[in-house]
Amino acid sequence: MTAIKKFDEPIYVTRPLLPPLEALHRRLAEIWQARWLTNAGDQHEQLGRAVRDYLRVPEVSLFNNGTIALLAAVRALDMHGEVITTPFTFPATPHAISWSGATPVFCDVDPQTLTLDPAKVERLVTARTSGILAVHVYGIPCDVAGLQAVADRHGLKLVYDAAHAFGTTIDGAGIGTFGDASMFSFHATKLFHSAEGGALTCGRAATREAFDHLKNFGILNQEEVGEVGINGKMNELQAALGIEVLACVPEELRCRRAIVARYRERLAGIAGLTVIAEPANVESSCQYFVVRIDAGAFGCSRDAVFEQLKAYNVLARKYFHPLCTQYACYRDLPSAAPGLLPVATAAVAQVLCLPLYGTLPLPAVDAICDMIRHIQEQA
Ligand code: T4K
Repeated sequence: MTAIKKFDEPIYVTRPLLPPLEALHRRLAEIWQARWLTNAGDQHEQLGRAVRDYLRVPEVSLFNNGTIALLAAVRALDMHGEVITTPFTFPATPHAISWSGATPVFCDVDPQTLTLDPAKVERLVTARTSGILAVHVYGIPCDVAGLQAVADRHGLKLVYDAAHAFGTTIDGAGIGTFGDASMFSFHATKLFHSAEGGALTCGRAATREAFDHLKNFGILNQEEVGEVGINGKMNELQAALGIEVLACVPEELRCRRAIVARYRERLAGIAGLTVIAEPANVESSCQYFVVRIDAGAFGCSRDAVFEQLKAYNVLARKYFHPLCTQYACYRDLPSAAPGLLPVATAAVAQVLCLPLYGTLPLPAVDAICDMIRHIQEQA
């Protein structure tokens, strides 16, 4: 074993993809020329078409961020009363339900995919349930057929939080084609981003029009406001950045795939460490590289690995620890009791997202893997 040397600079869990500055300058010049800064300008329309094609979805509505997009989906699809969701996610998911006046009902996840378990979802359906808000966590697809069957049997709306799943396909079908709608986040930390931004995708033009109205205050025309909307519009600067970032995504993906392959090769055979991966029929978004550390078999806990990597200047993240059910605002809900969520509770103590972004050099990946082996040896 070679001596372990700490990185001189922090290695973050991710870094944003930055397009060539000159390309962005050219787009900014177009915006200056048009003097059109927001409200469905030309850059916005171009990005909308490009995202629709990339995601292989029929309809796209762009938003100023993913959280507002999710709120708009919950509102437009009239999800009220109780909405069944996962505790193994970012706070934005249950918050979108709560902000709409509905109650999140937390459901346990599948031990392999860490996404909602359809059989457990079905057991939580009551007369008050109006929908399911499922998350393709880390870009790993939910059991879309199983969830759709539950939704159909009980007449529920089905919305996906696909914040991590930009470009993911299942048997070639865009992940945004499932359910009634899907939300994508274009935050700076995502594979594809517009600094802040997001989108809703859906199959029906009428649903997309409902999203478009809601994100523009509910305005129908200069004389009429049809409903209580919000300002969820993506502006021209965000859209211009997004267009140039999207052009760089194929190369970013190529680099990320090489990094993922290297991690897999170098971490293979470590007792107590498993890599979370998509099934063979799924094209990955390469959003996160996630390992699970079984403390007993590995020799020390995930938290110990996290702390020791931090001492080496590797800033891995424990996404999504703690579970949303452990937040002060949700922990008193009946569905938040840890005893009802054994799979999620066990998994959240094991997961660790290692650095993954296109400009991460392969020798740095090797060094991180050496660190993990060293941590185990010292344990
Ligand atoms: N649903 C799910 C399942 C989500 O994961 C998210 C967002 C949403 C909904 C909501 O979508 P948005 O409304 O955000 O569009 C980050 C992101 O802020 C958040 O968008 C994302 N999920 C979440 C998983 O990650 P933090 O609090 O971990 O971000 P932060 O600031 O600690 O950044 C992480 C690392 O990224 C930093 O250590 C360094 C690097 N970084 C970050 C930024 C912002 C950079 O290198 N440059 C940057 O500009 O939440």
